[in-house]
Parts: sequence; C-alpha cells; structure tokens
Amino acid sequence: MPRDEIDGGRTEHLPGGAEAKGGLSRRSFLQIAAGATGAAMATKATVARAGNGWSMGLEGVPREKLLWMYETMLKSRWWEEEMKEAFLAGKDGLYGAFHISIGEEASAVGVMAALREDDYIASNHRGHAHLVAKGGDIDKMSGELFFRSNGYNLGFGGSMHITDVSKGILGMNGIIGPQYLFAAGAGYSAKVRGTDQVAVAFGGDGSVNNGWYYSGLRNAALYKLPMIAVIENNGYQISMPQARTNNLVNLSQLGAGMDIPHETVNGMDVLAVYAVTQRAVARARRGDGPTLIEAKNYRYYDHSGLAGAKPGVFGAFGLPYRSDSENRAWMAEDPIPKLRRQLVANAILTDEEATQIEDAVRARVLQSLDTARNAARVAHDAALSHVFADTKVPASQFAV
Ligand SMILES: Cc1ncc(C[n+]2csc(CCOP(=O)(O)OP(=O)(O)O)c2C)c(N)n1
Repeated sequence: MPRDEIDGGRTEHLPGGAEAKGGLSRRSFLQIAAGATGAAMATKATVARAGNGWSMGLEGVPREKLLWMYETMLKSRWWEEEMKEAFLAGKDGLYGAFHISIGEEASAVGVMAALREDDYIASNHRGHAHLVAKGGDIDKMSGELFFRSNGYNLGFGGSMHITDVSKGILGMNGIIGPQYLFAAGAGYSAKVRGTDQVAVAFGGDGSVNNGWYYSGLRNAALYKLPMIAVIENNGYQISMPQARTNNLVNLSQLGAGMDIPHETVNGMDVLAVYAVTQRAVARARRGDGPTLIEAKNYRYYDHSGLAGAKPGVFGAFGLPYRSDSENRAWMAEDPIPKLRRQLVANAILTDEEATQIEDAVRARVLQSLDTARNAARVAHDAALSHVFADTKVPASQFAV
C-alpha cells in the first residue's frame, strides 16, 4: 500500500509532536523551542508553551537536583558514546545487541529525578539511560557489555539483561511489553505490603501494541496500583514509523479508555518530564492509581548496532528509513546543552563549574571502560554455569 494511503503522507516524526502537527509549522516550533531555553526570543507563544509544560523553567527545583540531572544525563550520554566508539574501533571484541538511547536521556533522568531510591523501574531493551539514572553501576554495566567477570551478570548476559534489585531496577528486557506487567506486579506488592513505593514501566511507542501493555495498565487502573507507565515515543519501531502502526498522534490518549490520567510531555526537556512525573508520583503515593506519560523524543542512532555511525561523529546518518534532516532537527533540541544553558543563565553554575562536572563525568566513564578491559574474560566453557540451581528446588510453588 502506498504511504499516502496509510498515513496521509505524514511519515516524519518531528520535534513539537502534536502541537507541530496541529498547526504550527516545524520552523515556528523550532523557534519557540529555542526561545523557551531562556534566550531573548520570548514571544506570547513561548510563554504559552512554557505555561502548558512543554518547556519548563527551573524555578523551584533544588540546585542539588538540577546538578544531578545534568551530571546524570551526561554520564549516560558519554557512557553510551564511549561504548559506541569501542564497538566501532573493534579492539575490545564487542558484539551483540546494543540499543543506544542517546537523545532519550531527558525522559530517563526526568522520571528518575521524581522517584526515591526504593521505588521500582522495569526497563526495556533501550534501557541504559534508565539504569544509569536509577543508580546502576557503570563499572558493572561496562563489564557486562565487555563480557567480563566484573559485569552485572558476570559477563554472561550482555546489554539487555541487566538487573539490580538493590537499586529497584527490575531489569532491562529484550521482549517488548512485559515491563508493564512487572511494574504492575511491583506496584501490587507495594500496595499489599502497605508501603508508598511507586513502580515505573518504560516502553517505546511499539510496546503499546501488544497485550501485556493492556493487561498491566488495566489491572493497575482496576486495583489503583501505584504504577506509572512511561511511553518513550521516539517515532520508530525499528524502521517502522509510529504513524504507520497507530492512528493516534498522542499515544497518551490510550489512557482515556481505561480512565487513567494521561499526559504527553516534551521528552527533550528534562524539567518538563520531571514536573509531569512528580504529579504522577504524588497521585500514586496517595493511592489514586496509575498514570500514563508519553514523552516524545528521538534516538540519534540506529535501532540497534551502529549502522550509519562513524568514529568521532555524533549521531547516525544515511539510514534508509528516516531523513538526516529529521535527525538534525531533534539534535537541535538536545536536552543536555539546553539544561546547561539554563543552569548558567540562571547562575546555578558558572561555565567553569559546568566544565568541571563534564571533565569529571568523562574521566569516570573512561575509567569504567578501562576497568572492564582489565577484568577477566568469561570462559567459553563456563557457558552453562549459573543456568541450573546448585541445590534441589521444591517442585511446588507453595513450598515453605
Ligand atoms: C514481543 C516482541 N516482539 C517483537 C520483538 C522484536 N523487536 C525488538 S525491538 C522492536 C521495536 C520496539 O520499538 P519500540 O517499542 O518503539 O522501542 P524503540 O526500539 O523505538 O525504543 C521489536 C519489534 C521483541 N523483542 N519482542
């Protein structure tokens, strides 16, 4: 079927989401977004956009939290960027699935900024930023991707099976969708135990198209579970544009049919994501049930692996299913320099202090890759270790 018959020719995923499609041209949206960063371009539209939460200021957010947001987005960005360089250089023998979340850090960090350490997250295949933001150990993450003994799974699992229950990280998942069930289950557990913990499920725009999504959310609504579903809508499911798999422009609307409070937020603005998530967390801790958040964002690299990526070049270009100009339009909205500009403009940080943070994060990331390089490799003949239990396991699920 020709594209036009499927989606009316609307195949580009552009910054600005529904608003851009609802009348604003792409050009005017980009101008507004630039103005909302605090530059001197403020217009009535800018103020209106800021007022509806699309681009947020940093008023009322504690300095310590703002610095954590900046440092954590950088840590995730540079960890993946250095890992990408290592994959491309080919010297460390890296292989296997590697889903880069570069470009999507603001949704991970904005959500996590509103959570407590004892809250839960259930992540997906594109989960590195979620792990870093929830306190995952980048030494163990590097070790896992390098298949070394210091990895989270002793080097047996690779990227997509990293779990750290001590940090409330219920795991990345290679299967699309079950994270909604894991989070609903964790929310149910918190409710039964009488704690006020919250559980967050992260999924892409593709994850809403299967039954696990519906089952998890429906039960969360029914039992008023302290759950938050975060759909990171980066516009593509592998190479399939979101507009071809769902007739909704805003996937948050999916919450309406289950009477779940729902909001679409600018996933390129860490402060906007933080503000929306704070509301959802307050609702969940009060016992008022789940919230569905759609964060519109973009991945600057390919779905998995490094097609279109080059050493020393930021972003992947020349991919057959999307335009380079689309990628560049989103990169112009990059949340990390945007937050830096806001921090400096509001005298939260001087330029020198920001540089010091950047130097420290880069050194920490490089150190984690070196630690992995120096750790022992997984022995191939140990492939079946940790597969079978060492002791007898009771046959009944009701065993005491
Ligand atoms: C149940 C299931 N079906 C299909 C796949 C193959 N698959 C891996 S990633 C992916 C696309 C996921 O798209 P989305 O949820 O939008 O996340 P994104 O990759 O864009 O972050 C698919 C179909 C899978 N892993 N699990």
